[in-house]
Amino acid sequence: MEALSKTPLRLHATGERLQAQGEMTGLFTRKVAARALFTLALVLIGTTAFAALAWAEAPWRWEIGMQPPATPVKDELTKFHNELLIIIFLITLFVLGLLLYVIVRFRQERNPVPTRTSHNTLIEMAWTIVPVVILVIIAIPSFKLMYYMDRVPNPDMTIKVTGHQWYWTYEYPDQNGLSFDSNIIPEADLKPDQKRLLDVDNPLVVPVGAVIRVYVTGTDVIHSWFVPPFGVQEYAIVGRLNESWMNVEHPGVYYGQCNQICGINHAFMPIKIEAVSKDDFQRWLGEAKKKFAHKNEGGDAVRVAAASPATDAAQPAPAGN
Ligand SMILES: [Cu+2]
Repeated sequence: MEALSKTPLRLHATGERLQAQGEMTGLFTRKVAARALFTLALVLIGTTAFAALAWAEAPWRWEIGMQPPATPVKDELTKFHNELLIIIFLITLFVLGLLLYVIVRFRQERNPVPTRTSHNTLIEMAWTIVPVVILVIIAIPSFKLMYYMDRVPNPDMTIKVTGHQWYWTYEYPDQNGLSFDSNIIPEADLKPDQKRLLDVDNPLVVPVGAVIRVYVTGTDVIHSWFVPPFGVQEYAIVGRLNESWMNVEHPGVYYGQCNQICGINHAFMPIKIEAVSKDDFQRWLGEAKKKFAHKNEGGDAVRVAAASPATDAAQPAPAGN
């Protein structure tokens, strides 16, 4: 890939030498070849990126850009991100062009006596108004998207996420308060198919194709429930109930992490979500209600007391991190 992407540049340079010698035919063919190679390189990069998109639901090595979207919100976020990239690219190109023009046109050799002009009303107005217009153009889709993310459209179910130092508690208020803790699997206990720093003992399980309202809160310090493929990032703040939503479009396993520095084990409270079909979800609900039944008897105090020892045991040792 690297060799390919360098080739067009080398050919292009050769092309310019030829042009200087006036060999227009050679230049033409070389330029065409360079362009073809360049296109091929782009296609290869694109295909590789797309292939990477197709399988990855977690961060992957040499990742560039965003994780593939799994919800309509993330879809919109990715589109908006790409639109911004085009705008940024054009602005950068324009500024680069201006710089090059100034460097060449007004170099000492060519412009030995510089003008003493210090004001130009028209240009000054333009460089104030044009950026404002660009910002407004960006603001319109940005606000639209913000409100789209903010308003939960007719939720089918609710999930409550509570951040603790340093694990998450997931609650299904519609399911008689089904609730459980989700702790990281320490590195020493990882099975071969489990991801380091991302896998947990009890993942959050959600049905696909359902609008899920997510409440996020905390019990000690500020955490943040961040799931990149869903475009969900919500602060977990003590005494506050923040709201977000997701509608997972295809089954799979998705990962996220706390992304608000919350203490020594901040890096060890990952988020794992399994999105399953509605039937599988019902099946899982039945099992989960039995599995976590002991926690759901009594009030919160009993639940917290019951959860604490297990939680402490599952914490990775902070030493060496
Ligand atoms: Cu944290």
